[in-house]
Amino acid sequence: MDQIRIENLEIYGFHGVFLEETKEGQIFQIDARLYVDLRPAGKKDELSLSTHYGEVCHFMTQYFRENTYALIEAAAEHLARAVLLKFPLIERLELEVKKPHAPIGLPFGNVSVFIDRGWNTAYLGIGSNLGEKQNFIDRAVTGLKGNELIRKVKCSQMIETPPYGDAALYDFLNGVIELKTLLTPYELLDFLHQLEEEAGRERKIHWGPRTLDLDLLFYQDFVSNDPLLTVPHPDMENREFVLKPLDELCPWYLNPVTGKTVRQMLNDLKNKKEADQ
Ligand code: A4P
Ligand code: MG
Repeated sequence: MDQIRIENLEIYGFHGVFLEETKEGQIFQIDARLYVDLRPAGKKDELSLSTHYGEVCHFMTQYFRENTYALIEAAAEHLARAVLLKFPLIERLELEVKKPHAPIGLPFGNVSVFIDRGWNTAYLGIGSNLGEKQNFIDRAVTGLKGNELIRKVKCSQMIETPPYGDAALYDFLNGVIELKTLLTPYELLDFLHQLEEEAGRERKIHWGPRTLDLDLLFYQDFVSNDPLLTVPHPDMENREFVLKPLDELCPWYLNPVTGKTVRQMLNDLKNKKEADQ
């Protein structure tokens, strides 16, 4: 993707684990690569269609001076997040924070940390089969939209579906949500659990009736086999109530494990059902 590059932005800061560092301060240098689609601004020659690198430099300088961290790791982490939240056209950010005068007591050229952060696309399955189903779903969507680390929340249509599996007695209202997030997959899962709790979800029976169920279906091309978080969702290929709304939002999205698109998975499931009849 296109980039705006900033090199050796010098900022006097007070980050460090030693007292002299936080009292006296020292020079830091910052390199940043801002991943922005530059074509619209390039075609129209209009600054409002791009990200103003001057504003980014001033913002980083102010942030870096006003906030003090013991570690350059923390300075980089917080600075990256602040920049991504402040400048909406930056999709990804590579950031290097250099500390050329770090108190090491040996001759050295430079020491730095380098991080790569950005907005990641995730798809969630949402379902409810207890009480005011639509209301639980609407509140979850409002909760997602209210988190500053989540944006561009888009919902599929919600569909009534018969229960799949043993314990669920009542019909479900199901759908899929697309979003972009700065949260990691595990942080996102924690937030989904928080929303489920706020909806009064009780985990008494596996696959039992629930006010709100939020499953992480895809997170970019992240793959995990951990029982705490298995992504892509391992049973999605057998669930029409997942694949149908997913197909509405992203028919060509590739399952990073099987290499199949959502449309292919949906067609395979339909064919399998027909063959079984
Ligand atoms: N977990 C692992 N991977 C994930 C993931 N990708 N997303 C872990 C979310 N959670 C994941 O989930 C149990 C544990 O799975 C979590 O603690 C998490 O760490 P849970 O939501 O507490 O329990 P559950 O929902 O009862 O079990 P499970 O296996 O997640 O069931 P599903 O897959 O959610 O299916 N029929 C219709 N028509 N519509 C439905 O929505 N849903 C289910 C439940 C059954 N039948 C249904 C529907
Ligand atoms: Mg679940």
